[in-house]
Parts: sequence; structure tokens; C-alpha cells
Amino acid sequence: MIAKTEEDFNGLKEIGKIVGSIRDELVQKTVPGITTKELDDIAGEMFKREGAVSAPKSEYDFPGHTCISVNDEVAHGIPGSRVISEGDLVNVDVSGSKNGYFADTGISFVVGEGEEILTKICDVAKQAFEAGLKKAKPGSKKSGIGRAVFQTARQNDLTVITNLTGHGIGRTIHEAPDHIYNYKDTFDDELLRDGMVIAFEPFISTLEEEVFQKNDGWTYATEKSFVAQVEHTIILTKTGPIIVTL
Ligand code: M3C
Ligand code: CO
Ligand code: CO
Repeated sequence: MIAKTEEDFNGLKEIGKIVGSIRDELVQKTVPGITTKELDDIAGEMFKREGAVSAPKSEYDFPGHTCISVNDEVAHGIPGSRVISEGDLVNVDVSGSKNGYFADTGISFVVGEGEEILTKICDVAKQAFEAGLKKAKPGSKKSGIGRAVFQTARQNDLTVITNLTGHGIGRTIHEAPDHIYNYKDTFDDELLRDGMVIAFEPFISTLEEEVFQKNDGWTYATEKSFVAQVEHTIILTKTGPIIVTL
């Protein structure tokens, strides 16, 4: 959506704050021994308490309030009986709506002490987010964001996932612009606009550049790589970006 009114800005900030606080709570509660279903139940309670609803549930009938992906899983992981261990790479992705406004946020992190490469991809995903954010200006090419993400990955001897992308958001979870790539798409000449609301989510990978979908019909995974994501919902304005999910 293009945010125009005071109501738009306030509505996006309200749901942004809610999903951001659920994300932070889940990160804090992700300790060895807890199951991903127990984490998701915490999110379910928080959505209810805040008068908000989970977007994966309301928009796609996803079997969980949040997406929790572990190790080889990259995104859309289904919360379940899986027990978290020390050293796991975990991604929590929380998206929801309230009063007709949507926000989406996610983070990858390592539980306790983990392998160095896992910490590295999480750090580089944050760097890629910052580099892309600098290019997220009204009037600039949308493809400049992906270019910055790709460069950041390459500078760190890593690569990106090409078949998962960021997206427009606001009045529903996934809307125009449909794709914010993790590389410079030569055919993408779309310009960013004042008030444009995007969910920017760089995916940084150790090796493979494509995810595949598991037999559960949801989970995206890789064969032999590790992938980290950072996602925030951002309103682009002439005076600078407003990150509503901080
Ligand atoms: N929030 C997710 C979508 C959840 S709906 C099952 C997203 O938009 O960030 C992703 N899209 C693709 C991979 S993760
Ligand atoms: Co998300
Ligand atoms: Co998203």
C-alpha cells in the first residue's frame, strides 16, 4: 500500500509494534528444551491479548500463528513437537494484522553457543538489511535494494536466496510491489514511491541459491546450506524510512 493518512501511519505502527514485541518475546524464550509449538502458543496468546490476528493463519490457513524454521529450514517452518537444542540456527517470522493493517518481521539467531558460520550469516543478514535500507528511498529504483543485498553477501564470501523475496505489505500480507529480490534484477525498473510500505527481508546463504518446498506443503529448506533472514516492515518517506517493527 501507499500510506497517506495519519490513520495509515498509526495503524501500521500499531501492528508493527505488536508483531515486533511477539518476535522479541519468542527470541527470548527460545532456549534448549522448548518445542517450537510451545513458542508458537506464546505468540498465539500475545496476538489474542493485543486484539490482533496472525497473518499466516488468516490469509493462508497456515498451521501455526508464526513460522518457526530450524537449521536446514529457511522459512514457513511449521511449529510442532521439535525440541530446540543448543547451537541451533532458528528463524522466527511473525506477521499479523489489526484494524485492517498488516506488518511482517523476522529474525534468524543461534541458540546459545553455535558454529561460527551460523553467527556469521546472521550478522551478514543484518548488514545486508542495513545496506538495502540505505537504498530504500522514494524515487530510487527498487532493484537498488537487491543490488546492495547481493554485494553485501559477496563481500563476505556468501550468497543469497534467489527464489524468496521481500514484498509490498499494508492492507494484506503480500501485495504490490510483489518482489524485492536479493540481487539486482535487470528487468526490474520499478521506482520506489513516497509512502510505499514494504516488508524487506534479505536471505543470506552459505552455498545454495534456491530453496525447495518440503513434503508438508509449507516448509522451505535447503539441501546442504544454512540461510539467515532479517525482516522488517518499512514505510518509505521523503524524510527517511520509518521501520514500524523495530
Ligand atoms: N512472513 C512470511 C510469510 C508468512 S505466510 C505463511 C514472509 O513473507 O516473510 C515470507 N515469504 C517467503 C518466505 S518468508
Ligand atoms: Co515474514
Ligand atoms: Co515477508
